Amino acid sequence: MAFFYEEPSHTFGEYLLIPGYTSADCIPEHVTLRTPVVSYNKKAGEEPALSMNIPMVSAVMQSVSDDKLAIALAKEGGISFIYGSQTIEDQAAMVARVKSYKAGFVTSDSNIRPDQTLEEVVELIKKTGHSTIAVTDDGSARGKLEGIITERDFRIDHVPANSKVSDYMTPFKDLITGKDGISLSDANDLIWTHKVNQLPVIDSNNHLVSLVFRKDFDSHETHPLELLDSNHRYIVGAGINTRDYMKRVPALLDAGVDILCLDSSEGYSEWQARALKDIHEKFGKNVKVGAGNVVDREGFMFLAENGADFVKIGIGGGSICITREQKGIGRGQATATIEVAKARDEYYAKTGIYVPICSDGGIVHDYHITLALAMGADFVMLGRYFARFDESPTNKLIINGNYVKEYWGEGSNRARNWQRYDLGGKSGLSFEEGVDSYVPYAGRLHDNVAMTVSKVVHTMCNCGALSIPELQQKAKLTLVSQVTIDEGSAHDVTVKNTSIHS
Ligand code: RVP
Repeated sequence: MAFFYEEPSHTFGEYLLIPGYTSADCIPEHVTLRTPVVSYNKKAGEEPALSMNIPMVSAVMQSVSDDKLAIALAKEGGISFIYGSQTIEDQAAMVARVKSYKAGFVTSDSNIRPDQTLEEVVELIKKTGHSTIAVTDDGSARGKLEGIITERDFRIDHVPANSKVSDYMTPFKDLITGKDGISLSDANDLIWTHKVNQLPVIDSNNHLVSLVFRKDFDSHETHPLELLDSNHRYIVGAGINTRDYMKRVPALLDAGVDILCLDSSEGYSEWQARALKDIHEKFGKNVKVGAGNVVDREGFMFLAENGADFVKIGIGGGSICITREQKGIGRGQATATIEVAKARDEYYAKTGIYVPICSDGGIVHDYHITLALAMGADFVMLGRYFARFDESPTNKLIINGNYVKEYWGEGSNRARNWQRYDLGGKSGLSFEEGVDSYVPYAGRLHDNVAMTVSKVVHTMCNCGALSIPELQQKAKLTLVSQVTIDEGSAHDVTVKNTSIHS
């Protein structure tokens, strides 16, 4: 006979936290959000091989996680999982770009030739948003440096027709340059000594290597939580599937990937067990692989026992996801997280191994992150949240007078990522499990993540917790009625400022 859960499942919006005692010591500056990403023998006093400084990862999605977003998120202390629904070569190239990115050193692939026109410079400035363009002999990223042109070198509103870049640029002979291999602080010293805004770095043949900007050095200095490997390169993850992993994994490892995640809408399957076993056997236990998604104890135990390094929770709760509507499978994200967290603790008590869990999808308000952590998640995965930022890979458009960014599901026709949903066999998938959508544009990742983290940290202080494990121990959560939820927003008044708070 079928098994019935008689109680309805719940999602984050149906819960609130009840404050705990806040001591004088419990202030935001004292809170740490450091959290383990991969399993470790906690009982034996081991340290996890990989931890994050903020409990946020970006979704394995075409419209969310490319190399640009990965770099921006690693700067804040989190990890991006670069999407796997692209060729092995393209995905490995994205990973390689993150790993070769030197904080503060920018490789520009939008350069210009000296014989091109100012009109073309203006077009490039508009397209890239960069106000400084390197001029190379062939216009390529690693061409011979001929000069630098910036929007201060001519009047952008009065561009004389057919004017050549070479007549307006600062020519090579007048440029202050750095030699390839220069340290960031030496580059910064040159920038300050010579009162310039940027420093082109060149090799012994005067070919451009990178640019260092004054503002980027400042930004490097203001990222105390950035997540770096032992070689001072940014940490990055990648999504994989259960079909081509024997080819994809070695390519990603060669590119320098730090962590992998089997990306599937439903992970309680023989395919995932096989993939985990094969990858660990062939490439070694040091290759870390998360698995999922599951929504109950059984699913967690299955993946943990089969060697998953972390387990991802969530079916049907993603903002662009219509799996529940299409297939009738899924579970409220809060209930799923609470049950899987209990299973994680049970597994730890039995084996001494702590397998981190990630609550994936359905985060609408910043406080939902705090709720997910309080319910036992070690970190959360977000799609819609990151899709709204400058750094996400999608177009920024104006719709009905508002700036928006595009955001589409991996199960939508647009993504064509059937591997994530296909159960194998010959049938092939013919229906969508996701939609193509717009999300409100929200600016820079750095500003938004800083605000979100600040809210999480303040709430933790309200709960008397200085760390995520302490929050999980101390949190008091209450289910609330719709009336209580309504009472929580401004009510019975006419709000003057109608801007939306998320
Ligand atoms: P959200 O943050 O609510 O936008 O959810 C993102 C999550 O939704 C992803 O991490 C993934 O688990 C899920 N997803 C991605 N595509 C689709 C789909 O097309 N159904 N769902």
